[in-house]
Amino acid sequence: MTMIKFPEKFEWGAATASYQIEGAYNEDGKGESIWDRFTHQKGNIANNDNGDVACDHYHRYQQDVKLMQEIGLDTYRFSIAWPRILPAGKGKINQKGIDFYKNLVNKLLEAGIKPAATLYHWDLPQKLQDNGGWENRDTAKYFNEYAQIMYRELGDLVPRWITHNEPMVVSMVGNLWGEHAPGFTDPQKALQVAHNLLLSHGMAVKSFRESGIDGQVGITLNLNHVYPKTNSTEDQLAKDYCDAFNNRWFLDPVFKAKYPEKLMSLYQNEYDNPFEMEKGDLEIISRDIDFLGINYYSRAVVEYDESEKLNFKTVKPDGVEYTEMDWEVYPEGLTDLLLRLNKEYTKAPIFITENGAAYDDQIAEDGQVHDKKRVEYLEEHFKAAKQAIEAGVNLAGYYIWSLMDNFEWAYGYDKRFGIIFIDYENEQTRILKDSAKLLQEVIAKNGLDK
Ligand code: IFM
Repeated sequence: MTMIKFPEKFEWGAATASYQIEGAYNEDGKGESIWDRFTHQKGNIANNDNGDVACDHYHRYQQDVKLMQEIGLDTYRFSIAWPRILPAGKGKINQKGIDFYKNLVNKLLEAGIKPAATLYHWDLPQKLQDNGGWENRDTAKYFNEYAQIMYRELGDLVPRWITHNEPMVVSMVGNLWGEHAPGFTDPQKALQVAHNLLLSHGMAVKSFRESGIDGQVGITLNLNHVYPKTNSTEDQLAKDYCDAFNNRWFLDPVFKAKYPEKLMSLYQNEYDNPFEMEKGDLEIISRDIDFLGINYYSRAVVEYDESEKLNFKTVKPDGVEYTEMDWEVYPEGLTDLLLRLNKEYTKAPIFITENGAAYDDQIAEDGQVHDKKRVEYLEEHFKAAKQAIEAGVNLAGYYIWSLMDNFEWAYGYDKRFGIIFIDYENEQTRILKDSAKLLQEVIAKNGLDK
């Protein structure tokens, strides 16, 4: 059997996020986050689930690091809960919050695992939301202050920093579609939030450079490659709009210091001034980054529809596989996306900071979790990534989403993305699924069988 080999320095990892795994939502001085508030309001989340306890990682992190070591991870991507560090979002620092992340990072280093920290994976301090949250430009300033604290406290231990995770989801799902905290459905608010998030990213990149940390800073964008349903001119146009909305609205300001023009004029036709932007903002946003993080799960197929505000409608292809999230399994989209990024946006290293799938996993009679479909999903996506590398893409690493089953936002605990099964009902027992064993093998060989 022949082997597919990855480059020698390729890094294999797994990712999580604070609110999704930590629990301990009100312990050791942590402040309330917008997700604490949102989940505690009945009706927002499936089964009214919340992250109060989640995977109890706050208390079990040592055990979790051991499992990462058993799998053989080169690197682990986690996020820092801003309200653990600054309960009010600014001002007084909570030392116990800092200590938690320092202890975690030290355990990782002892285990030979490279820490990669995300500064914002959605848990904004509620006190800042009370003052307008990300719609308020001041929040970008406070984010930068929080970033500076983290660089100072952990900069000598953490070599890889991600400013934001998925600003598209934060702005649109939380402020346009209302499915995530803070739960608004206001298009202009969403555009302002998107802009201020990007602004805060640029500010935090500058602070990183000034801190002199010997490491890398970047941003993680959720990107899905868009395909037109047919080759018609209308469907091509629909593709362009969808791509501008999902992908280019974030890629273009970060890499090209501009917003996509066609979509911007569409917004300008609708609103006099779609959102506030100051002179110089785009220069701040487009400061050089050391790497791009991308989260890839599926593709989008669209058709033209004049009755839609942005002229496109998503369609669901027949006869193909879908995950439990109802997301199409489409590994070719990962290759296409990586090639496009390499061609149009950046030669800097790219990390897949999330890729994975939700399936309805069960503990089998032998006490194991045989997640065959996830194993297949991952194998196919590894191969797709390798194809992009062969075609010249500077892909430097691959983080699986997720290290463990966790709180999947609006879906609560109904969706399992982990390569480690969490038995929530049974003392939070952790079981390595077959997919974790696959990763173990892939890491050991730095490759997989063809
Ligand atoms: O669970 C999320 C994660 O927080 C952000 N990216 C997508 C994942 C799956 O929906």
